[in-house]
Amino acid sequence: MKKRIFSGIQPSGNLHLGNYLGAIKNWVKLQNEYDSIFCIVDLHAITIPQNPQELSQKTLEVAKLYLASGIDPEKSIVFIQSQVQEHAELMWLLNTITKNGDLMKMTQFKDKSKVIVLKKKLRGELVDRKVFSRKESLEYLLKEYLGTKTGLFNYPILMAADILLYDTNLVPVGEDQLQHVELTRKLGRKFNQEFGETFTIPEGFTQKESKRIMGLDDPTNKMSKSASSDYNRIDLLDSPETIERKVMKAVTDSGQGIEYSDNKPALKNLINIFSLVANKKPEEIVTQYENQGYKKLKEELAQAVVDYLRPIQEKYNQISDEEVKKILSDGAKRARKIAETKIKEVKKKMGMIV
Ligand code: AQP
Repeated sequence: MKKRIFSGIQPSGNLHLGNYLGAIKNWVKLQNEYDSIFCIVDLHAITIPQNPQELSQKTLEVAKLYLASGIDPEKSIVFIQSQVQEHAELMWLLNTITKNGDLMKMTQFKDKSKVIVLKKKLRGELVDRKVFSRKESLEYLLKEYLGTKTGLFNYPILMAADILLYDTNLVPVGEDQLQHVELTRKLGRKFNQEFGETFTIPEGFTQKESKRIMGLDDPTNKMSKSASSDYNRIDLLDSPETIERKVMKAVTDSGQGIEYSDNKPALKNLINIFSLVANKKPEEIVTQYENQGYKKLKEELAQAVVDYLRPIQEKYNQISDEEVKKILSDGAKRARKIAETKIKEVKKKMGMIV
């Protein structure tokens, strides 16, 4: 029997080059070797407030982008998370074996709930506007913390449910999601110990070169759908003019020399992207532009990205809403078949009458 992969993306904004290079590109390759399941994780997306109309539209957009990128519904199951109720059901069951302390450690939660910023304030490190006294800081931290939604806190349990439900062997994701895969492994092992062998314990999978594409406006943070500035990312559906504008505006490091080094994180990120879209080694890019300066490198990088995304955009424009809805509905049926069997096994083991 083939081993299985599962992965998903939230329809929480415009898909960008980081999502493509860090995740989708690997899925397209892996679907030839693995029994593959790819999900549009709308239940995860609503852990951050979403406009309902936009959420529906983005859900179809993400599905079309999967197909346009080369996910083949003949080979892979493609579906919407909320159309298979067993995801939410298993999440509830896993809730009962998850420790709050483990969820507290999750970097994504700390980032999105702004706990990191608050902790810095607590240490008096954020001195630009106001240095908070220890008492003030604690009160502020507590207030902000109590206002954070439970969905955001429980996000990783839902992700564990997604993965464990299908006896997944491999989870191809970007580096930021590896910590969640670790927690999934922990919960799977815990359940197996307490209730008997039930779940396959999955492995995370990243590709070294593309596991973390950084923001164009801030090379210390990853490119992200929810970044406040559009100049943070290149969206997969950006026009050539927009791509050019974003690349030309990308921050660069001081000095004019073209080098691939941690001392020049902004340039390193641009060279990384260039090497991935042009299928060249970073050293080749350095040699090619060494004596030509940033401007030339950026102009040609922009063109390389435009050429790279063109076939995906052309294919995307040919897929109708009806076509993608049909594929998603078939996908949900196929996913449900697997999920129903698994959830029955889980409930039975926990003592429920099924
Ligand atoms: N910058 C990135 N570099 C490499 N991989 C990335 N991924 C995300 N950003 C990068 C990978 O893309 C997949 C989809 O991620 P997600 O939608 O589940 O949420 P995320 O990881 O939080 O990605 P975003 O784009 O930053 O979305 P928002 O802003 O909505 O949270 C995952 O495999 C992820 O690792």
